[in-house]
Amino acid sequence: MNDLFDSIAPPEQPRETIADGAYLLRGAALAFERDVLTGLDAVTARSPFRHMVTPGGFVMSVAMTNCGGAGWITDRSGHRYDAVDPESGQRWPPMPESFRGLAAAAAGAAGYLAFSPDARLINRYEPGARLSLHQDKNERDFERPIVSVSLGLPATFQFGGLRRKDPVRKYALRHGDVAVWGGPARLCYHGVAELKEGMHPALGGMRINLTFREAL
Ligand code: MD6
Ligand code: FE
Repeated sequence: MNDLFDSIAPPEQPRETIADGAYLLRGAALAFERDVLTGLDAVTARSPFRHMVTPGGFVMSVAMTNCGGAGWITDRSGHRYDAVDPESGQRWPPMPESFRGLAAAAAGAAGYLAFSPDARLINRYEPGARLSLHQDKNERDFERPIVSVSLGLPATFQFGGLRRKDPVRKYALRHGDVAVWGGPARLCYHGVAELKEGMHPALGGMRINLTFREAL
């Protein structure tokens, strides 16, 4: 049965399984590239990238901003979601329409239906920036997926298990790749290795990561 359908259906976009519930969709953002980059400029014009401070007092090497209703922030008092950008005192800029389409398409391709993110964190990595191993635990429902879009310079994504000491595997994330994590993989430890120098035709010397979540 499956063989029959496989032979009739057009080739699906390649979906690499990296754990039960976690997938890499290679190039899945490329069809949205132009509109997403335009949307990104609109967001950062109003809420520029900034280096936030961790509860432990460290300045993050990754610069961040947000759009839409719930922005992820960290400062000396902890991490949380907030509707207001603490730098501008205004609400985060609206989410560009192109982001919504990309996030829903990618979640659906990974088997997570009706994905409707209210949190869209945008990360900017410059050479030397890294994100140490962590779990994403500020959201309400640990079954619902996270959709993570890579743009610009390639990065090494580190993906471990549910315990910090579990072995970590590495995956190259390139311009246009989308990672989707949910269900049993939702609380896996993950991080991004130090970004290497380089020049990307569309984004120059940086990597941008868009991370979509149902947070509230
Ligand atoms: C990044 N991503 O790719 C950082 N979190 O720049 C994350 O921390 C992340 O890619 C949860 C799920 C997917 C991710
Ligand atoms: Fe994360």
